Amino acid sequence: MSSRRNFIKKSALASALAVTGVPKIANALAGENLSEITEGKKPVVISTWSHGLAANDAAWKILSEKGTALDAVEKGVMVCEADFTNLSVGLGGLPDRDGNVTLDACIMDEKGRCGGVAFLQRIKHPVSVARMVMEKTPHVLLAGKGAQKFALDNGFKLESKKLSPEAEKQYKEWLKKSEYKPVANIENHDTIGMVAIDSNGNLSGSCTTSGLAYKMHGRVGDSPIIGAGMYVDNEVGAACATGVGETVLRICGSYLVVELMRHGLSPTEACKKAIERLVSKNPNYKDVQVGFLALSKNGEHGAYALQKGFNYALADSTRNKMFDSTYYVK
Ligand code: SD4
Repeated sequence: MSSRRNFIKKSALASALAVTGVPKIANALAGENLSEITEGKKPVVISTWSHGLAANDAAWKILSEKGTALDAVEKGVMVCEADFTNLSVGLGGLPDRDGNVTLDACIMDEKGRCGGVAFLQRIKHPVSVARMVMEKTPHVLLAGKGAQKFALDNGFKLESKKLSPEAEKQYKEWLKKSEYKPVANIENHDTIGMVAIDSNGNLSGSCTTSGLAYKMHGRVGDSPIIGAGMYVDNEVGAACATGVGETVLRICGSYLVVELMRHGLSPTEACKKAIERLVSKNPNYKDVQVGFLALSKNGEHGAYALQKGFNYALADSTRNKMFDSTYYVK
């Protein structure tokens, strides 16, 4: 896009934001050196952290055969859920402080249909249960025993409670001090969030996690909550989040990213503004990590994190590759 078009777009955005009562954002944009917005490729899929590479491979297989973004984001993250050595997604994840692995997941498609499961135990593929909540029930979110019963009633198998060998080892070590203190980038969690656009130009997203390690029993994070851990608006774009869920919940993070794109921000600009909002609402922001990923309706992608260290995988027709996100705390 030419810089003149960018300028016009940003001026229009600044006045739109000013009249809708958000002058602070408009002022923050003025004079900032924002990168050129380029048309993206379609299809494309992006996902959080390095386990995103394997997830993208599965998603890309579907997208490259003209499958739907919805199938791609489900099948993609299932790769991580099935990996028992993954300490932050699926049943191999680190447990809560009482030794239980409890899982959160959600999914959303281009029609605005969505489903989620929270505090789900002993089920291998929470994202597929979330999809079933979306497709087979009048509800959006099922939790705990009810979510598990729904899964079992629909053909999912009850898996063992046993922790993976590595999770058990780390949990035993943690029990020595039993101290709950997430530290940025070594918080023992790496949710997978994935957003994709298919060859028909439709967007979908998914998010699945075992949540923060050593959380209180019953704690639910941002990941199963539509608008917090992930959000899709097929007219605008899609976004997902990773990091300390409490901070993301406070700002409806993924919804905010999509709304900022609706007002004309590029995916990276939108993720950056959302991180700035998060900073303003979370005094503890220096101690934690959060990263947002976003994809626009025309296939541009972007990311922004609180701290150094957040990375993501992008797959399109030419590559499946890791990128480092830019970040706030310098
Ligand atoms: C949570 N957001 O449960 C998740 C954890 C996470 O990367 O994203 N880890 O708060």
